[in-house]
Amino acid sequence: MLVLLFTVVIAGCYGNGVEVDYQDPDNQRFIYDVRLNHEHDIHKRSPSQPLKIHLYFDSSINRLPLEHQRLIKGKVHDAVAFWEDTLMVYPTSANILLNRRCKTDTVRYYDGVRYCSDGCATETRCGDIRVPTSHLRSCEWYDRIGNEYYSPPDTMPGVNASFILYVAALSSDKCSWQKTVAFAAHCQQEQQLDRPVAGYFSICPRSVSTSIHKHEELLYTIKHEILHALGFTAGLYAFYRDKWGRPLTERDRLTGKPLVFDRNAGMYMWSDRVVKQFSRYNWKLKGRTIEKKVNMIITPNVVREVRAHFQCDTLEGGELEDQGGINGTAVTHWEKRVFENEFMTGTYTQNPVISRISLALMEDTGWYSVKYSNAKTLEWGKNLGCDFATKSCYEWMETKLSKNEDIHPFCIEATRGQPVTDCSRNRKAVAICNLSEFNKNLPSQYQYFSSIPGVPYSETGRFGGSVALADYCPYLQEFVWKQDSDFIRGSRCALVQNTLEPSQNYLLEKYSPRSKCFNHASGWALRQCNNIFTPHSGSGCYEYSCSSETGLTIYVMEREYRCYYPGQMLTIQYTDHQWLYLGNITCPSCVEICQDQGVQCPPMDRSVYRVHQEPTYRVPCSEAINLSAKYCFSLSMTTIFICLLLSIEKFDLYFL
Ligand SMILES: *[C@@H]1O[C@H](CO)[C@@H](O)[C@H](O)[C@H]1NC(C)=O
Ligand SMILES: *[C@@H]1O[C@H](CO)[C@@H](O)[C@H](O)[C@H]1NC(C)=O
Ligand SMILES: CC(=O)N[C@H]1CO[C@H](CO)[C@@H](O)[C@@H]1O
Ligand SMILES: [Zn+2]
Repeated sequence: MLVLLFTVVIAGCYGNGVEVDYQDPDNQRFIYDVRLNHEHDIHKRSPSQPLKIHLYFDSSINRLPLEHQRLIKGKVHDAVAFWEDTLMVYPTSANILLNRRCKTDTVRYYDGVRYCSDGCATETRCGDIRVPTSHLRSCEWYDRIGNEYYSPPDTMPGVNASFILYVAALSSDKCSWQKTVAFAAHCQQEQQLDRPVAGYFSICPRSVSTSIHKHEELLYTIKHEILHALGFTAGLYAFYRDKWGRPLTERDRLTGKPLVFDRNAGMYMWSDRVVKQFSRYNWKLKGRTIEKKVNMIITPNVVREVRAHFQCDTLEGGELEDQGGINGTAVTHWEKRVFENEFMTGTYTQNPVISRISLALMEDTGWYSVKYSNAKTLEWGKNLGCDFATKSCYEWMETKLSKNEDIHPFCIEATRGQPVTDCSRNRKAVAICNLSEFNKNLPSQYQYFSSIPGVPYSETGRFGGSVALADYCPYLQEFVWKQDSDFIRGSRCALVQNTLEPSQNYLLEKYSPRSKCFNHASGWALRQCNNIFTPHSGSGCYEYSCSSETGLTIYVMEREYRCYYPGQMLTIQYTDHQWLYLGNITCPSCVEICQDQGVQCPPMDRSVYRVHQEPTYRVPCSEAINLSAKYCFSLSMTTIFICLLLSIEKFDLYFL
């Protein structure tokens, strides 16, 4: 019976009779050497077969509320469809059968086939998820006593795909750590090129929100996590290959694994042909200069893309995150200060963009070819040059300020009390400078301010941008309004769902695809009887139009306000019979707003400017004051999502 069922392997396809023992350094968290039937001689081919991801939903998903299940499954399918359309792999002709976990950590190779030295474990997991037997190869094992190799024929169908993604909703202890929302990793790699062929994605059950304002965040979180499992992770850097399939990190001649395993980090160490450390000797801080070490991805496609993005021909590579710990955030993400809203930075902040730079990294794994047309433009840092990409934000801001230039993308408006909003640089959203006050001094290498209006010198060390991973550099962020911990609206102008109730629309805003963010010239006020209410202000979303005859026109409550020159102040008066609204908007230049729509702006001539005659309204005085809303103000940012709140509890309501 035994002999019939178990065939003894005599020779493999690249057999030379070599027998090697391999001691798994990591308790088989990763399982190697999955045999794929690659079409012959992959080195002569290119990754030309669209990536096909097989989804397997763990039973933990079915324990979520139905609405959450539907949402997550829908977004996982969308994210998978995106990567299937974007990445291609070397063609394979047979189904994937994953390797089994071994009973002990000793694996023996014979003719390149992996045998468990003491038999196979009863179950195999990918992360915490149990792999169904139908995905597994039969147990290939080595009998030490009888010195025999057993390789029973496979009875399971396996999976017709190039990657298996196990999806779960497990509340593991990772979920409580830094309010993580989701996590992912690869778990098995194939034998010929080490490409990951299986991985998992797990969402923390408590972090699921069905609020429509969180849908984009959820989708990008899933896309982000899947990319970790497909290759963008420090644990796989040591396995990257050049475009000819040659390892970029030296391998052990016998086991084929990278030479050095770092037990503290729990991963194989990469060579400096993948990630290289550079010194920034003149890293300027408030009152001193230090040496800062940066780790950079220096593979060819990444280098080409970052140089083109920043317009810096000497940039060494793509800078990696240095905060957050090596098996969490550091090294496995792009540096937040340099790449802010690129979706492979370590926290979600706003408006995620999948840029050519992350796709270039996938190409540089040696496992994929990529469809660059699926990338979107990253505006952060674009064309800002070597100074932006290689110097501290302190030096960037200081240099710009001394030349009286715009310090974007950073900002220095600190708010104590009522926040003043601004517009994001592309005017697509209302934004706020995230410079905030911490309850103690920041680490000295992140202290940038020696004077802040209204703040005594001894307290300036407590001020910094709210995003730690961005080195506490302050910058403008989109944000989310909250009411009683529910997300009620975002700040992006084009989204109709951000529209306010008329009774709460203190700034007479309109959210629509025809809207952009415009700055206010000064504070707004609402008057009723003897009361004045001053809402937070600074900027708002308003509809506008462009024409080559009349230039830029802004609309407030359907009324037209024409901009004759940049800097002109539009005076707004409006009444809804409960309140008299008094406000103002500053005109940007017509060219800034209208040129990219192909509109030739008329010359701006102050002499043609006529004062817009506003109707005169009486201050209404009838009903009781009705200020219903109590908003919280939150910028959404996380390791994957932490929401810090600033409540605007104190409506400034004055009685005359
Ligand atoms: C896998 O599926 C594709 C179609 O999606 C089919 O052409 C191919 O023959 C299948 N491969 C195997 C090994 O069944
Ligand atoms: C890294 O992960 C290992 C095990 O996975 C854990 O024991 C260790 O504490 C982690 N180290 C850090 C710095 O997070
Ligand atoms: C994460 C976050 O919300 N951070 C801060 C950003 O900046 C404002 C002030 O402008 C703070 O109040 C926020 O707390
Ligand atoms: Zn990540």
